[in-house]
Amino acid sequence: MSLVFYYAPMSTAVTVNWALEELGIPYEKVHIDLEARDQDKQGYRALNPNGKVPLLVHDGVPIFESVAIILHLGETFGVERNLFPRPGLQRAEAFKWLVWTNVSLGGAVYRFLYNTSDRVPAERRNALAGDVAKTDVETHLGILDADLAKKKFLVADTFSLADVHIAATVRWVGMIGFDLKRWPNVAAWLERCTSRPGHAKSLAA
Ligand SMILES: N[C@@H](CCC(=O)N[C@@H](CS)C(=O)NCC(=O)O)C(=O)O
Repeated sequence: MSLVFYYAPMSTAVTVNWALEELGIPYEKVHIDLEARDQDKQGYRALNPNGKVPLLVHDGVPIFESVAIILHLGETFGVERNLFPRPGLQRAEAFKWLVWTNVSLGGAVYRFLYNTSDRVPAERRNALAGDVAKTDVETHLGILDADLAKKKFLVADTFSLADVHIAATVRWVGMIGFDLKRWPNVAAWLERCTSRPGHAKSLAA
């Protein structure tokens, strides 16, 4: 079995890195230097025509999109390690939160960054759209906070790769300026997730 993980530090790839460390499976790691535009090199584009990280190549099959990778790792290696639900309604709940994170929460976060970040030329930014996006991000954090009010983890009250992906994403939302203390259930859950050895290993790796 061969797993090759293409990543860049401080990118969407951190969710997959953490998942691989939680699973404890052997993998090869390849650094894609985004500043040097390794993502544009022909060999990489042949594997991921989107020119983005993360990418996981499993037995020669390239899989892009972080959620697709997490779902694949979950069903292939996670069930037997008690890190992903079996097929059924609990798995449907994992799907729900994973897709929500990249599409709904993530969509609002990208809109926020696009309209507020110095990295985007000023003429392309729209302050009102930035404010709307900020409120949308806060609304989504409120939805997560309400769900976590009576449970320790997102699915079946058991830590899973759904928590990994969502916690890594929410941690990043905290790093771009949203004060997560405003959502105490989210903050406590994030602490539970990130205090795991798998998270520390993924940061060190
Ligand atoms: N929807 C994709 C987003 C991937 C993505 O945007 N990756 C960024 C890093 S966070 C990237 O590789 N950017 C390089 C570029 O656009 O040139 C996923 O979840 O995997």
